[in-house]
Amino acid sequence: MLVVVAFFLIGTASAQNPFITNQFTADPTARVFGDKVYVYPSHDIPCGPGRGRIGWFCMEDYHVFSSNNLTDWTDHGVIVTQNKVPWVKPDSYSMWAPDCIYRNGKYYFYFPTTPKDTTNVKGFTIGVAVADKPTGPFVPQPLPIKNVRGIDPNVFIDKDGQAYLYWSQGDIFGAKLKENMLELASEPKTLGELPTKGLKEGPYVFERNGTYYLTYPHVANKTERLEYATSTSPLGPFKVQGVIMDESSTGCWTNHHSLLEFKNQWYLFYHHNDLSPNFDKNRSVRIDSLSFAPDGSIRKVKPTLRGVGLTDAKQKIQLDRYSRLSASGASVAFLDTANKFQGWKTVLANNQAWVQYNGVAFGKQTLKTATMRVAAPSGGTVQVRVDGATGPVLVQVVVPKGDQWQEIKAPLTTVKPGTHTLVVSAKTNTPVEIDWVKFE
Ligand code: FUB
Repeated sequence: MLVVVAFFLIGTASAQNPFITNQFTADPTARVFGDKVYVYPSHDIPCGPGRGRIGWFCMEDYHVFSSNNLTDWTDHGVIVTQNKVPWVKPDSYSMWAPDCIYRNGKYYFYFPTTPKDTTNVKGFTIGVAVADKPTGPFVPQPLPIKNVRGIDPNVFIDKDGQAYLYWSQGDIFGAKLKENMLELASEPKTLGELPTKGLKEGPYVFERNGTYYLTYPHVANKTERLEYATSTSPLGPFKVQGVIMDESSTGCWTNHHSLLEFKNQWYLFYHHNDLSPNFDKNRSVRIDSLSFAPDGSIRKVKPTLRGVGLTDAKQKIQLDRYSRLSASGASVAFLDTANKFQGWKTVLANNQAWVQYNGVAFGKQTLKTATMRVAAPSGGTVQVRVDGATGPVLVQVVVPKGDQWQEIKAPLTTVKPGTHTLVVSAKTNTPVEIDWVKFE
């Protein structure tokens, strides 16, 4: 048991996208509770015999993750599971996109799934589990919320203290919640002039400077893109304003998101199928920065692999989560195609290839050595420059030929304290594969 607890407490993931890499995660709702960010995602697992429906989503439980810097994440383990909620069909594997909110000393976790009893409800309904802490233990309510059919619950509490529940069922619906956060206080209603063509789901509502924003994934073309609408009231009518994130160029059909302000910066949490490129029902959560124009409109977010935050120079820097890649010769591949959770490597195929990685924090200490995990079947040389392709050379790593991964140490020239951009390039015309680099 001690081993299990220790795993959850130290089970951190990295600063880049996706930011959880030891399991599949989707539909991230991020919340600030106290001085930390908590992410409540869905948890995709592979289907199998007797486990879910082949080719479809398979989701049996929820984990919660926390971070105080958005770069180091702790997995607090399972908080709600399908066979421990009295009203849930225990083999439905349909624990879809959740939300969690704080009110009057309690944390309310909302989750959509399939009930055992389908006399009154066909398909999904929404339940609540309540805890004293953001990481649980969460105690599920004995029955789902009355008068709600659908998926993707989202809760918003307005400045006057009125709470609202939003969800989707073809269209997007909203209703007031009672003070107890467990029952509706008004009839469900649709929210205004949202697009009538193409699926809309995954509502996320927030207020900023007196404007209510309803953000939602919408299939305007082939797959989901993130759009938003605004209103002067939490239940609308909302008017469509624009696109927050375009549909993915690599065809992940769903995208599901939340927006969060943390330490004066706004972020978009969303998902993509990074760890499962051939099956888009096994997804992974990502974060990128988001900003508002002076008129309150949301600027479009371009998805990145680099993600957010600084990377400590002393950590293993995964160059494959790059900021920029040369137009030719550089690529990213899985380290082990049989176990994609091992992550990626950067392949520099020739001496035109380079990879740029922004935001490496060298701090104030003097670092003297680089260690690079590399493989070069014919041998090769790699150079690391700081602050651009023509910046000073920080280190040159000579890789002896060999098929195995090698950890090679090399001395650094001096590097000024502070944050730097690394540009790593191949100096020989032979392929070199890089797993990571770190500085000591
Ligand atoms: O994760 C299952 C479903 O896919 C979610 O509930 C939707 O929002 C979509 O992301």
